[in-house]
Amino acid sequence: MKIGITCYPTYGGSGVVATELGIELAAAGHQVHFIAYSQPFRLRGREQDIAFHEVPVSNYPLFEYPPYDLALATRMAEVAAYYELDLLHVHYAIPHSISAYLAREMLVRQNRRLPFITTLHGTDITLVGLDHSYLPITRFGIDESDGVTAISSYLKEKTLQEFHPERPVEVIPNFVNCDVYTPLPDPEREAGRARYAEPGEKILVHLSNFRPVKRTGDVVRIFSRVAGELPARLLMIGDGPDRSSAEWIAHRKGIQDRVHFLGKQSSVSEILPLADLLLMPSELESFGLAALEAMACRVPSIATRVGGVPELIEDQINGRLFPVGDVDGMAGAAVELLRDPERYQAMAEAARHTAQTRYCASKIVPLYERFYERVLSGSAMAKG
Ligand code: GMT
Repeated sequence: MKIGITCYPTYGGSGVVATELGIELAAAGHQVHFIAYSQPFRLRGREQDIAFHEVPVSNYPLFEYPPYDLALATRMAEVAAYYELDLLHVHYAIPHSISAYLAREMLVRQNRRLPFITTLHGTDITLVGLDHSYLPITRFGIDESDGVTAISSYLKEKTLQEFHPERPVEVIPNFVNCDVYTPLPDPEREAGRARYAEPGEKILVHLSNFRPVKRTGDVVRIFSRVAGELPARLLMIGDGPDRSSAEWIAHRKGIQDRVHFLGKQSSVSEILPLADLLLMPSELESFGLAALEAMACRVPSIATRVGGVPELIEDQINGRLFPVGDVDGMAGAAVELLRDPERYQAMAEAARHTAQTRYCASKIVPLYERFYERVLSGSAMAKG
């Protein structure tokens, strides 16, 4: 198939999923074309056989807000016509589904068919879509899509409850390439850990876009309590609006030398396996991709029982779950686990097992391929 993919190319879970999907689809022999305002960050160095088409956005003085959605629709229609795309797959409803709708309608005039699929990732429904000004257009984008998927059962239910869409929503969960995200052999792991920690120190990690929903302040507070009990370091991967307040909390607590802010990293698969635990105390996660990537590397998570997270993490089996804001509970659980090697090993093994048996790319990507075929054949996608 010839597939166009649009996503937010900068840092964020939906862009990561879209990029990893494009890489897997290309490896399976499909022709993949990314259409976005910049090259998706995880594509760098892995772009073999994948085309990238930048969306140029002109900025005339008249435009206080450059019309990216229109520039994107134009580029989608051009790329679809020049490369004879079979379909478009857009990640994150707003504005991508609306641009895809415009591109599809533009192509009708050239007697070309360009069905599009929208994958909902979370904040497009839970935050953006429920902002009153965006709600009607998000619903329109969903209903006009030729196929709609959501990355967890939680998100599907939330979409049905809040939007009452006419279009059926199919759950295709997020995935991880278990060969890329994999535990490191001991000597390599020890050498990697030595870059951040002294021998005998535990390593905790957090990976996000540092938006308020991630509660990065809680990450530092949890770590501060853990570091009070045992020798440990915290790796903070990513960047975003709450980074400076997280840094401030680390300084205020006097643990700044133990907290390493690594900024945005394009190869997190090289860092995650160095850690002992991942902290994900988010206010909300429709899925929690960072936890899945860590689990594939045999790193269990201490997380919050929110959104789609309990579909991925089973408390006491492959990780730990707590109410939002329960800093003491999460810190206590981390210390308990790190002091109990037998229990820790069992949980780390269970985490990897969950990733391998339920969320491996080899299991999930074929679900997308079958979904594409169904959309192309026009079956099973009828509006309700
Ligand atoms: O979490 C974010 O702020 C980014 C957002 C995105 O769309 O880029 O993430 C959402 O999609 C990820 C990939 O499907 C999910 O793993 C995250 O749970 C989801 N975030 C939220 O629901 C807050």
